[in-house]
Amino acid sequence: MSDKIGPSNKIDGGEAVLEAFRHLGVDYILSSPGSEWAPVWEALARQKANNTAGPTYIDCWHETIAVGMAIGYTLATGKPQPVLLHAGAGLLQGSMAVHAAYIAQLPMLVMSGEALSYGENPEVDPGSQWYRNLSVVGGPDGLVKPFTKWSSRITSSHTLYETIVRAMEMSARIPRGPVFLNLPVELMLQDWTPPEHERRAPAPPKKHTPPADIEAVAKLLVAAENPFLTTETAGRDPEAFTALVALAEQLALPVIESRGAVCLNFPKDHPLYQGFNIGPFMKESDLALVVSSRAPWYPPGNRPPKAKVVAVDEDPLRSYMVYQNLQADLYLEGDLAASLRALDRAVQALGIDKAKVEARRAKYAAAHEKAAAQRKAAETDAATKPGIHPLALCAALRATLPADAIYVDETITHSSLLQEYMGWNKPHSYFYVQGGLGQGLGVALGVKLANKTKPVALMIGDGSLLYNPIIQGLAAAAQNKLPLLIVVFNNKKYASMKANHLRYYPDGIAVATKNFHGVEIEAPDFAKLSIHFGGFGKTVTDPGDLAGALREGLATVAKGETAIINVMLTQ
Ligand SMILES: Cc1ncc(C[n+]2csc(CCOP(=O)(O)OP(=O)(O)O)c2C)c(N)n1
Ligand SMILES: [Mg+2]
Repeated sequence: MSDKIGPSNKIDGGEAVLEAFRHLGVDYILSSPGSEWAPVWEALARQKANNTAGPTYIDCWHETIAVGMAIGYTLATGKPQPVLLHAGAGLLQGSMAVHAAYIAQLPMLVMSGEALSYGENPEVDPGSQWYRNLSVVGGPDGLVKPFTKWSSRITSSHTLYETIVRAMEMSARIPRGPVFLNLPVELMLQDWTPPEHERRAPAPPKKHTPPADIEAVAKLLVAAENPFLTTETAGRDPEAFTALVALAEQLALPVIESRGAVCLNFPKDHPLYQGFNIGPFMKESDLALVVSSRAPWYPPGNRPPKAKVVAVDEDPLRSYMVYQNLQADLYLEGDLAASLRALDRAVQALGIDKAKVEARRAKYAAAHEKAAAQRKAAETDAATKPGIHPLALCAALRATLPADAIYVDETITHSSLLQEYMGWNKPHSYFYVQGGLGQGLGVALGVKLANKTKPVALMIGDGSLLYNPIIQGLAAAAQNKLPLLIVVFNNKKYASMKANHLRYYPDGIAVATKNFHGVEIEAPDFAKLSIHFGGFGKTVTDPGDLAGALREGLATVAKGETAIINVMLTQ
């Protein structure tokens, strides 16, 4: 705890907030300012003056950047961070990203204030803004209830510290998710007595799947003739990624990623990796191992007809989903890496039919090679087309960016190409931005905050970029020395909107009269945005210039500045 110094240094609720963060071991406080946070700013000034170890505070000019940075940092490290927003207004501004954290099942503590006394207490004046503008009937905690794991309020200075600690501990429990606390400014202004016993919050305990359940599924795996494994988010945890590879290898299980994959789940160059098309596996399979997947197939009821479906997950029935139809016949519910390792051991103990498994391995290795040859042919074909085809951009990225680069993806129609063609192999090398558009910059900055020595590339659609707080994101990059390589996949349109229009009205009047709405984008030159913050910007229209522009961008990032490579694509 910070020692007392200076004239106005009573220990108050602001110190309690910071002390809780210190005891929780958080690295950063992400914030977009609001007047209720003056007590925390006082405590931060005291922390600095007294040279006390504690979290670093990062001010953002927009709530989506603050929450997005917390998302990116937690995706990359697994460690939840607190986010301080302003009253109901700032919370509403940041709430799209809070919802995104909820559906991504990411732990996070979001807080914003509310007043209690509205100027009627002669001893404390919270400021007239709370009376006139800021109050929300029912409190800001009501605003985010539907998309937080737990949303509540702090009721006294006596319960302030423990409520924060408990809230953060709760957010990190399965199912993980953001929690919200409404913290009235008056409580932070009151004196606070630190707890007598200083407690460092321990990591949440892992819950394990019962051994009998593991044993039963191991028997099914050994006996199966045509098993397959599908996953969507196993790679979130690098330990689960490694365990998944080992299990797949032992049994020669073909691995198919879900179309909704949001991270890298399996090495793309592995012979057992079978891409994204689950179709060929559905009809004849006798066992489907659905590993950390909210939606393994679509339409949801379209289960593999002859297969037993085993869901392996920490939280298979994702309560954040309005509808789900996993069709599971069995569940292995517990820490994912531990379940996969236990399955691997149980299979080993039972013993496998070597001839059967090796035949399977050869079959899927051949299929893997065939798919690789098809991708190569598609790339060669794309290179002969005029202009820059998206596959030419994938090839240039692959050839130019170093092996340790991390990719954050806020593209839409190009995302499936990136996931198929980039050839990523290491866990945590790829993160897809979940939820509404506009978070890519914040998430990429958070990933960079956690990986300062590695290049972080934000791949982003032209339409998606326009949903971001662009100036505020570029400023956060410059001010916090978090340079990004921003690659704009610019097709001058919301291509996905047109695709959806065509799905509903393939022979409609919009097609006949070539009159589409919600499709064309006449954006300013994105490359010029960099002039405000230094760095480098280039618009590329010629495929021959791509590699050079990306290299120049990387050199700029290595110097500590952000580069924007605006790539004009043919589709
Ligand atoms: C906040 C928010 N508003 C609107 C949408 C609807 N939406 C989904 S994709 C998309 C277009 C994205 O355009 P772009 O990034 O250029 O990708 P493209 O469709 O061209 O591949 C829109 C508007 C959304 N997902 N989130
Ligand atoms: Mg576009």
